[in-house]
Amino acid sequence: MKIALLGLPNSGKTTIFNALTRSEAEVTSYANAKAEPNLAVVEVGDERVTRLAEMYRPKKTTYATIDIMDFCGVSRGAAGEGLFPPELMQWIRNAHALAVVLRNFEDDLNGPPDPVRDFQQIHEELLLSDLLIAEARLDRIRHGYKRGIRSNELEGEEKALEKIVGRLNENVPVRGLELSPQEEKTIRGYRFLTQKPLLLILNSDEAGFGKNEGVMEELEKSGRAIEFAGQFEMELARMEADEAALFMEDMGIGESARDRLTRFAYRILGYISFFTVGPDEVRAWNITKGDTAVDAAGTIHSDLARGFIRAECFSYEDLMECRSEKGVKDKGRFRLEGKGYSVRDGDVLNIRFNV
Ligand SMILES: Nc1nc2c(ncn2[C@@H]2O[C@H](COP(=O)(O)OP(=O)(O)OP(=O)(O)O)[C@@H](O)[C@H]2O)c(=O)[nH]1
Ligand SMILES: [Mg+2]
Repeated sequence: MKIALLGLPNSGKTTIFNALTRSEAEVTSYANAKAEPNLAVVEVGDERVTRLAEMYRPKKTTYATIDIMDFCGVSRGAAGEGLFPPELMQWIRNAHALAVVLRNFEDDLNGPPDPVRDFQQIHEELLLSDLLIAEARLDRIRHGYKRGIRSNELEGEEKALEKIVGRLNENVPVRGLELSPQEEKTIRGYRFLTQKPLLLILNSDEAGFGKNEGVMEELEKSGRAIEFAGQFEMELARMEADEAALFMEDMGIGESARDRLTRFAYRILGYISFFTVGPDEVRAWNITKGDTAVDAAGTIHSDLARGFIRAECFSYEDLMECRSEKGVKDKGRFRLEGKGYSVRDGDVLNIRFNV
């Protein structure tokens, strides 16, 4: 799962990136154009993995991960390009979700914060970007008609695109449209930005953190919002754990920025975790709610999906309650599940397969 951090210049994207990833990417107050994003892999904080590792004492413990991309120095409307210069577009289109960072601190260059206005500007850029793509494709389809290139597929695609263009012109993101599975399929390749799940990150200064209910409420009308104190949390990420804990308590921050963002992203993207356990490795994997045992097997390795026989399964809760795998079996909580089993968050799976 890849999340792209977007936002106006100096909104604190890199600061938040550093807080999330404990990286030391350069934080500047000047737009500094660079064609490639900062990339980092962030572990999904999950106490259950820690507990499982305590129980199995594996050689290796692996948390589920999320990839974070930070785009730097995208200047506002540079050379009429809008917020997203073409060389960054391919990265952004490849993201599974977009996180928009909104400045909520005083800044010498841009004055007092107005996160709702800033979001509106980004929202419009995203809509515009999708509109240009949809219209260009429509033009090509119609141009083809004139030259006698016509098919049911093309007509289906034309209909879907017309619907999308109409709604984009009314400020409705693609994600807000009711599309049939067929329409969904014909437009998938365009990876429309407004079709991706959207997370809003209000980046507040230390003094104002936690006192922005009005702004949060306003932002929630457009997407799911979370508040960070970016600069403060970047400093926290550099401290020793016990020192950081004291500061967090002072600020009323319950969990690290990383833990809050990964949990938030999980919830919004409908992700769940299952676990594999053993003496070699305890590991968390992410899949989407509704995925089957075969999907889970395929996440581990395509061979496991191809040769899937069954899944041996029990829940994390049952394991903790019964204190051991043997206890789980004794209590009759150990299950054998088939291909179509819909995996639940916290399942511990062992895939039986044959290739
Ligand atoms: N007071 C305050 N300042 C912040 C906060 N987050 C970032 N800043 C400051 O804002 C400036 C820009 O921060 P960056 O993280 O570089 O912002 P950016 O969005 O990555 O900027 P570009 O990559 O240039 O678009 C820096 O001087 C930061 O120290 C915050 O939460 N509070
Ligand atoms: Mg930056």
